[in-house]
Amino acid sequence: MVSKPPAGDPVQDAPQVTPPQHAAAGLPAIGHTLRIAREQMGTVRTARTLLKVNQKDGFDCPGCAWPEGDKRHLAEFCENGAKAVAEEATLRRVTPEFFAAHPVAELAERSGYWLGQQGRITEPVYLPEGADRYEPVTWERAFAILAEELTALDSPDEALFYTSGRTSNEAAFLLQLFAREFGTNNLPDCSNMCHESSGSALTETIGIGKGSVSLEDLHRADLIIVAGQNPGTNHPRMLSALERAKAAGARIISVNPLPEAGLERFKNPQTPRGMLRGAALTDLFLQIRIGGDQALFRLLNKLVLDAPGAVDEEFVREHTHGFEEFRAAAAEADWEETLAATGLSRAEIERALEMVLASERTIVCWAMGLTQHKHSVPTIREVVNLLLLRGNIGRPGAGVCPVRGHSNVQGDRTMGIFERPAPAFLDALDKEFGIVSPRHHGFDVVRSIQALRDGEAKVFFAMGGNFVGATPDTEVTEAAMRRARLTVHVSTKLNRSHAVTGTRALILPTLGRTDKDVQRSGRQFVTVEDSMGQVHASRGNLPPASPHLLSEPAIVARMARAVLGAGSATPWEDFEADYAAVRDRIARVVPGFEDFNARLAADPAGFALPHAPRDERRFPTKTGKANFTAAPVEYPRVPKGRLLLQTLRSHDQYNTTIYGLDDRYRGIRGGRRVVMVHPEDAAELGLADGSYADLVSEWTDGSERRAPGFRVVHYPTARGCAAAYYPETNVLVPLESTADISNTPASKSVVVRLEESPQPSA
Ligand SMILES: Nc1nc2c(c(=O)[nH]1)N[C@H]1C(S)=C(S)[C@@H](COP(=O)(O)OP(=O)(O)OC[C@H]3O[C@@H](n4cnc5c(=O)[nH]c(N)nc54)[C@H](O)[C@@H]3O)O[C@H]1N2
Ligand SMILES: Nc1nc2c(c(=O)[nH]1)N[C@H]1C(S)=C(S)[C@@H](COP(=O)(O)OP(=O)(O)OC[C@H]3O[C@@H](n4cnc5c(=O)[nH]c(N)nc54)[C@H](O)[C@@H]3O)O[C@H]1N2
Ligand SMILES: [Mo]
Repeated sequence: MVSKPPAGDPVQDAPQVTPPQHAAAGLPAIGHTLRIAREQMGTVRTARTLLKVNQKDGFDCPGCAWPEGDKRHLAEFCENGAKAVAEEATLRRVTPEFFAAHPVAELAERSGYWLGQQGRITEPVYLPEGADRYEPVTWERAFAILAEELTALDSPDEALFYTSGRTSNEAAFLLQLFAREFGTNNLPDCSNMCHESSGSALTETIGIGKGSVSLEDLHRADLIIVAGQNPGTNHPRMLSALERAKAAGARIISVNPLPEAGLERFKNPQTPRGMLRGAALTDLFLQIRIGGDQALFRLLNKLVLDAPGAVDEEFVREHTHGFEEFRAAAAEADWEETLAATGLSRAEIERALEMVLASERTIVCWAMGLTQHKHSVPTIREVVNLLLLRGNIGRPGAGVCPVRGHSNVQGDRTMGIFERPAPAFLDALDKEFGIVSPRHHGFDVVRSIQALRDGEAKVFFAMGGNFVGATPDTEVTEAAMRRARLTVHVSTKLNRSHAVTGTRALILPTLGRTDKDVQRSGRQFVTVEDSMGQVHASRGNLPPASPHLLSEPAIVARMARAVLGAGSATPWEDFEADYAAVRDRIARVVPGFEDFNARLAADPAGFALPHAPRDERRFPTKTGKANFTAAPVEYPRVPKGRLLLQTLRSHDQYNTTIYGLDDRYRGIRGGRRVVMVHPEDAAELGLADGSYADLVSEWTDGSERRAPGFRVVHYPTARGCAAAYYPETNVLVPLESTADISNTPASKSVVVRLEESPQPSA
């Protein structure tokens, strides 16, 4: 039985709290998955869909970017992947009648959860100037409106083309080609809020902004450090890899302010034994203070330098640059300061050092816990320093492993979705298409919001995602978006960004990963790149959610024809008709994709992109070597009576898509407005468990931002720290609070005070 979407809203947010769990997955996960899947899809469709996830002839899971192993299980998915699939393959529908019944002002009052639960959008709709609700529009008219606004701009740089990381390689390649042919590099993307700090740090130090390990490497490592990542919820299939590594003798250190259930113990749902007993994963848990990682890694580096014979001298001599300067900086590392910055004990750090020294093959994995701080780029560089010292890059079983978020966020960047493209990339593009790409840099996400706010940008186009829901400083961002002349969203489902519009707005509904895509030349597939640089095909198998949907490549191709007209020599119609024609061009423009179509035909499981440091210990940096770096150590200083808040994901959400109101592993159910605080900090602040508080963020310019009515949960987080869910807390993150160099919003370090408030009435 498919259940109806929730009728009332606001959904009552009444959190129930029980102690956090110490193991992830297992039987409860399977029950939970099947319940959510059946509610959205019914029983037959559930079976038909879930069996095709991540199979060689099926579609790529629209969840995370974790790679698929070579031996695929019949059901190669995880609980949260299944939820992502159910969310897209749902039988619920948002029709023109829905838009006629719900004015935009009403949609703006609804929660993101309610909006998402309404189902798949079935037809293009248009909000004319001054109208109070969206009305049906033909595709022809929609593209004519886009052309009207884009061609009326004073400069192409007044347009913004945002991408969220579910977009296929083919659609991404076409979108960046269109933007550049139109004349702008304004290609902000979700990566700007995500792993941009990793890309910045890695490009400078090893010469390529991507991770250097394969799944096979993880299985062979001696030591895996998982820092600032919650794989039990966000990359559940990674737990199988950690389990396998452990079985082969690896040790695991987890560095996190929170004890995350998945890292403690994993009950593998793919094996009968695992389901019942599970495996302990973490050997050493370093419960670090938020933002203390650079200090931790700097001290570890000093201790490695001091340990006799610990440095891989030959590697350092042959392959690196900047060692002496780095050694001098590391010598300054100070125990007392490190203990203050990290909140760890001397014994814990000494234990970590022993494990580092005992390991010949070390991998460091990380995600948003390292990338969303003011000093994220130097923090990740410090991680690289540790690996370089012991020769742990370009050797089997060792390397850097930034674990990506969206399933094709890495591929979109490879395809040229980047506001600061390399000149060599633009040269190749120009040569292939006979165009002249602009060479000046475009706007990233934060800069795009500022441009809208200041009237420098007037048209906003989004290929997926939920821009106003995912970005910081919600009030500032929403006011900025309302200043646009035209806002356009290519979407599968409703979200907040459809309710916060420019003067005119369009919603262009599109096929998702699970939908069958048939074009003039026949059935199509698309390609994606996973977190480890493996490219493979994805082929949807469900009848599309409505006959009126266009695919993402078709939407870009038709937009390009409407906007560029006869002035464009690019064969947009051919690209829409046959995606193989797009891949032939990718093969000629993007290094590593030579013979793209032929290689996919030979093996649908795909191929690995070249990675010079991993494959040949070659480092294409400015110095031609791997670079040691020596930035000053930074960590957040929090005034008395204040806490450092991180904004993170619950178990029942995918970014701004809310699947449900539970965070099972953390013992929180039935509500999302919770703030997790250490019991002793709470006692000092006079906040009982179960009391309510407003979160008030304090920014350096004296401004304050408020998120009202959070239930206080006494929780074993690191001292001085707090945690609450995104996107409810985005309103607290100042637009100007970003990481140095990468400009990523510092969503994991927000200084807040908690003001006791009455329990909100339901
Ligand atoms: N089911 C599901 N899967 C997802 C997503 C989803 O929302 N739902 N989102 C996808 C996306 S786009 C991304 S980017 C990834 C995100 O994957 P994660 O990065 O795992 O996501 P977060 O929930 O932001 O968790 C951040 C983790 O870092 C820790 N942390 C916070 N601050 C610090 C710090 O200063 N130091 C250290 N060492 N740790 C810290 C937090 O306690 C938490 O465990 O997941 C992807 N996969
Ligand atoms: N405070 C705070 N803010 C954060 C973060 C944080 O940790 N804390 N994390 C940041 C991170 S890591 C990221 S990646 C961003 C995420 O930012 P986004 O990628 O912009 O946000 P999502 O919530 O993933 O986008 C969901 C929407 O995508 C659309 N969609 C889904 N599938 C498809 C598809 O196949 N095609 C198209 N065209 N549309 C589709 C649906 O309409 C859905 O509502 O948020 C960032 N914001
Ligand atoms: Mo992300």
